[in-house]
Amino acid sequence: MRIDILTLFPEMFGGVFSASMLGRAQAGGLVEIHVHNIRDYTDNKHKKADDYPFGGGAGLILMAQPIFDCMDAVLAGEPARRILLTPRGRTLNQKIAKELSQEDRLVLLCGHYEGVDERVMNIIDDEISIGDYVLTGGELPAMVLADCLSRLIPGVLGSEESAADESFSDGMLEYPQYTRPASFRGMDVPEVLLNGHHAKIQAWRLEQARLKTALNRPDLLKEETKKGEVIEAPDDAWL
Ligand code: 4G0
Repeated sequence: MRIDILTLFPEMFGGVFSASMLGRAQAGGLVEIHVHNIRDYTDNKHKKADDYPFGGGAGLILMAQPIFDCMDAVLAGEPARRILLTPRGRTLNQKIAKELSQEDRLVLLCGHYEGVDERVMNIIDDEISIGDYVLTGGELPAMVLADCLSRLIPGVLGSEESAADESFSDGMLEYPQYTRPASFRGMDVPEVLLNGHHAKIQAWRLEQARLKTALNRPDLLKEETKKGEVIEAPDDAWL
């Protein structure tokens, strides 16, 4: 997958994309990320990329011209799914991430200030939000989306393994995990995990996943599951 990012703050992306799993995915040649400065495409001598809203109101609006020209240059006539990161988008979840991870090419447009000139919507295919809150720009959401997609791309280290593991807990939150030592500062790893009895470990993990989910995300559980009998994921399970 190739991901192009259009932003007024390209310097924000350096560290995140070289370190971490995204770095490894890129090194492995399975993900290719290119960051572009929208300001390089302004056609005025002051390199101004934003302006006041027609009709009045607070804040600045990202201008259409540099975005259109940046998009044209980056696409170079090739097709791509063009995504605007905005609090007005549909909220990112694992289902949307899996869908987007199938794409060959994405362009992520990072909005800023109070938003972007509405005419930009003519060159946008999809609006994505990472949650119901407002940030100063779409850069962090673009990093979140790129990270989320990269770990789902077939061949990226561990992608098949984690996909298989996610289906185990089946729409519930993850069960508790431990690593060595078996005793740390008086806190002991649950006995069941140490004795190697596979079926008992499975049953314990399922119970723990249900407890954690009931406590933190009761909305993920079916009514029957809350009452404690049926262990089944809802139809719109997110894992
Ligand atoms: C476009 C995304 C971009 C429009 C971007 C703001 C939060 C998210 C921005 C606006 C963002 C998110 C209309 C305020 C930049 N904040 N939740 N800020 N408006 O994904």
